[in-house]
Amino acid sequence: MTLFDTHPPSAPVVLASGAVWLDGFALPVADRICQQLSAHFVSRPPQQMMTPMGYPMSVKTTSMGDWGWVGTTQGYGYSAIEPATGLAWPAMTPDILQLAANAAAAAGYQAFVPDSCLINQYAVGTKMGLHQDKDEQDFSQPIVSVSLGLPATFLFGGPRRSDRPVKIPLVHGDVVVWGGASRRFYHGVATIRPGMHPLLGAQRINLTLRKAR
Ligand code: MD3
Ligand code: FE
Repeated sequence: MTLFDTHPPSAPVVLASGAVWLDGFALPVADRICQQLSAHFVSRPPQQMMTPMGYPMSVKTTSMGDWGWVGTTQGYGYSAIEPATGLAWPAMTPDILQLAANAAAAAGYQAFVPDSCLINQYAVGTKMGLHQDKDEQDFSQPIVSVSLGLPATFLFGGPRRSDRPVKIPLVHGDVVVWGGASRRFYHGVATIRPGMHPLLGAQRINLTLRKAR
């Protein structure tokens, strides 16, 4: 089942307890943020992180902020240093910080100040398997995600891996705030289908804004 594929929502949609879909919320600042991401990629190109099993992830990632999410064969977690360069991550841009705070507030979470912006770059044919986000310290903090570029089918499960995921069609400019009970739910991204986005070309970029520490 695909929710809302014929009638996209225009007001906040509650997907589950604490999870709020803000259709097109990032559109007013999307052009500027895409420019800022291109500039970031020059010095910090997205990299394939490793799984603990020793396989590279298909999605490429880079980060902004005090903490960047990294995957190595030693495990997953947050690091103040980018493994590939040995350098601290660049600061989040004011536009990205403001968007995250505004989206969280619109979903009912006041004064959200993320310290980590994970930037996931999906080429056509890549995906992210079902998982939980559990590398953060305070699960009472929401997560804000911003979709840019090619559309994606987001897979939103429940508190158990065996819970059958609902498919949510996320497009350029959509923002979802994941708080409350949904913060611990399994989720993933289905294989990105071929396409061409006018601003970003044949890719999807997702920003995941979190309070890591
Ligand atoms: C639902 N990224 O990096 S962001 C990840 O589109 C990740 O790149 C996906 O999952 C992406 O960990 C999804 C949306 C998201 C993030 C965290 C969640 C959804 C979530 C935590 C709990 C429930
Ligand atoms: Fe996740």
